[in-house]
Amino acid sequence: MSEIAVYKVPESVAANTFCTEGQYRDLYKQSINDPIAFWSEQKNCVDWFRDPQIIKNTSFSGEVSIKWFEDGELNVSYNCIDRHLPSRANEIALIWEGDNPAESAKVTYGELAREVNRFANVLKSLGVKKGDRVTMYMPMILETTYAMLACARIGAVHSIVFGGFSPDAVASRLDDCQSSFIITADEGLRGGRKVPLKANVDAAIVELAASTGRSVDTVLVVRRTGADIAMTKGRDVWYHDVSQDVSDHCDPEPMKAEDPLFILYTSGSTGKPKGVLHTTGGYLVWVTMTFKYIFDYKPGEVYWCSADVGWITGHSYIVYGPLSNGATSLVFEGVPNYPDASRFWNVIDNFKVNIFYTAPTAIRALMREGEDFVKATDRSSLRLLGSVGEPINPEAWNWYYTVVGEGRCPIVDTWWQTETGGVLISPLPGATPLKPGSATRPFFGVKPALVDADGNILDGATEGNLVLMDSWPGQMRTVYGDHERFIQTYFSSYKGLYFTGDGCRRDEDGYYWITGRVDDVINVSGHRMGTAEVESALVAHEDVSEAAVVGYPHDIKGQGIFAYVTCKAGVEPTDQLRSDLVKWVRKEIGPIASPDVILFAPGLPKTRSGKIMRRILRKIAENDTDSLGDTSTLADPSVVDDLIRTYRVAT
Ligand code: 6R9
Repeated sequence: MSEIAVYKVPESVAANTFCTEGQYRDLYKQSINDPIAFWSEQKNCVDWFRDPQIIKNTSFSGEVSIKWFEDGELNVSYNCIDRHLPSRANEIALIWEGDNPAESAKVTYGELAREVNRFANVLKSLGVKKGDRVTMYMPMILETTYAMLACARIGAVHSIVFGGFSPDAVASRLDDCQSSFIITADEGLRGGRKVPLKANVDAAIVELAASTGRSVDTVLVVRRTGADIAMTKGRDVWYHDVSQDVSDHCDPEPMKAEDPLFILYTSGSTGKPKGVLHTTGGYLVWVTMTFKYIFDYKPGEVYWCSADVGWITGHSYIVYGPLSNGATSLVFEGVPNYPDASRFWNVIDNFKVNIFYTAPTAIRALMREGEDFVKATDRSSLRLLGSVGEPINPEAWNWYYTVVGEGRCPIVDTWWQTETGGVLISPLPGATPLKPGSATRPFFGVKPALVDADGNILDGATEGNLVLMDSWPGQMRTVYGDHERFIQTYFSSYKGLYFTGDGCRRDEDGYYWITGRVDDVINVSGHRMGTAEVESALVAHEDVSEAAVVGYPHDIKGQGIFAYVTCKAGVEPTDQLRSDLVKWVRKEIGPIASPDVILFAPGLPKTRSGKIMRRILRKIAENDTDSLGDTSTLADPSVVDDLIRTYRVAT
């Protein structure tokens, strides 16, 4: 094996950090040996209306119950806004960069306070109450952040649906959390193209009525593009109309630490997406603290996370983590390659961005465009880079480090999940020597372990399935409305341990190297997709009798979607059908679920008990048919030869 480069902490970084290597070791040790003492102190990174005395009350066994700071009271929007006002009212909270490079805006903490209070009063005036679920289907505009914080202010629970999802996906999420209030915009704008958000909401409401008989009471519409859209009387209202007369003041609702803050749907290996529930106190402590330490954020710096707010990364590290710290957070409406591949770097220059956090898929896509787009820009404001969403291959890491960061900026490769609320494994810039491709070491209070298939905990340098041995404050509390599914999904594989679904290697220095999902979840451009979801969309098509979906290595996306489809008897597998099926999946789930390859298969390899052997399908999709392994347990081994033949003809 080639020698792995290790990048020491630069002295200039170590000299100006919240946490040096020695401090990391001491604090980490305390956080594991005496979590109560550790969190009794660290909880003070947020302001409590009522200071909690009960710090940790968690169990990974039996019924699984996770409570942190349970007798405390606080409000998230108070922490993200009000507490900064005495000192920072005139400092910038949000910078907005539109899809069109000519459009941008800056919002001070004082202005943010006014906008959020007004939005909260609008929600109240439309009947939204504490505990109500508010579905949001929004573009990356400032009002999206206002709406999130407004929900938090009055104790409503937001459920954001990524703007790239289809009406069907909106409908099923509306139904799952029994939400009857939607916030959307007339249209979104991405890469110069319009996204018909309001029209999609209308279609979702029709779909919801058809499939469940349920209706939606209110659709609150923010004007973005000014498109001429249909408004249903008695149900749809324009934000600019209803906000005209509301007051600038709305008291923050005191919330119990374990009151829900938001639901966010994410894909798993089975069934439809799960409503991941995060609560108020532990989540806020976690994102506040991780943001401060991992980005080593200093007052006055400009921070930019290029994620969409429809994903957990946007929730935790565009909105809640940065604003709770009083940071300046940049909200970007556009895409990395519009108008051209210099966009990211131009935005960094225009706003003197100091900390930039993006995904490997974006880095790989820009890397392919060549260095000139980077070199045409200055980037001297940058001092720290971050990566999230999937393993970053060393080639992309090196390009990010040397070309984008000019060898000056440490990279924090942050491993975490929707379920974990915030980062669990990551370097700290002033404390951790870097190895390209490794998420390095656990954050405070995080106790990772590697287990074998039987759940035995493995010691030393080894490889296994990544589990967490104890709770951390940012952990999800349940699957909304289905606690049994929560237990089944995360705590039934290995008794008493939280199973992440990821495989992982630990090296001789105790560094963690995430190797990717070991379950039936695929990671396409950093977006999680359950193979079961794509399969069920495919079999819902009238010409399809059976489908099996696997991931395969893809240069830009990390993983691509490979679908094996068996047609119903009498259906001709044509190119037309293939493109119809791609369109169909886009409609059912959304563009991010479009299969990259559809292979028509006369039969799928199954065990005698009828289980599809995905291991074999993965190998064929990877074009690695020399090591198919044991096929003798198949009901009909000849199916495999047929598949390989079909694959060769097709490619
Ligand atoms: C934050 C987020 C979670 C899955 C996770 C893992 C993969 C995320 C990673 C990473 C290697 C990293 N993942 N960050 N793998 N290195 N730095 O992405 O949440 O959308 O729920 O995805 O993403 O496989 O299990 P989510």
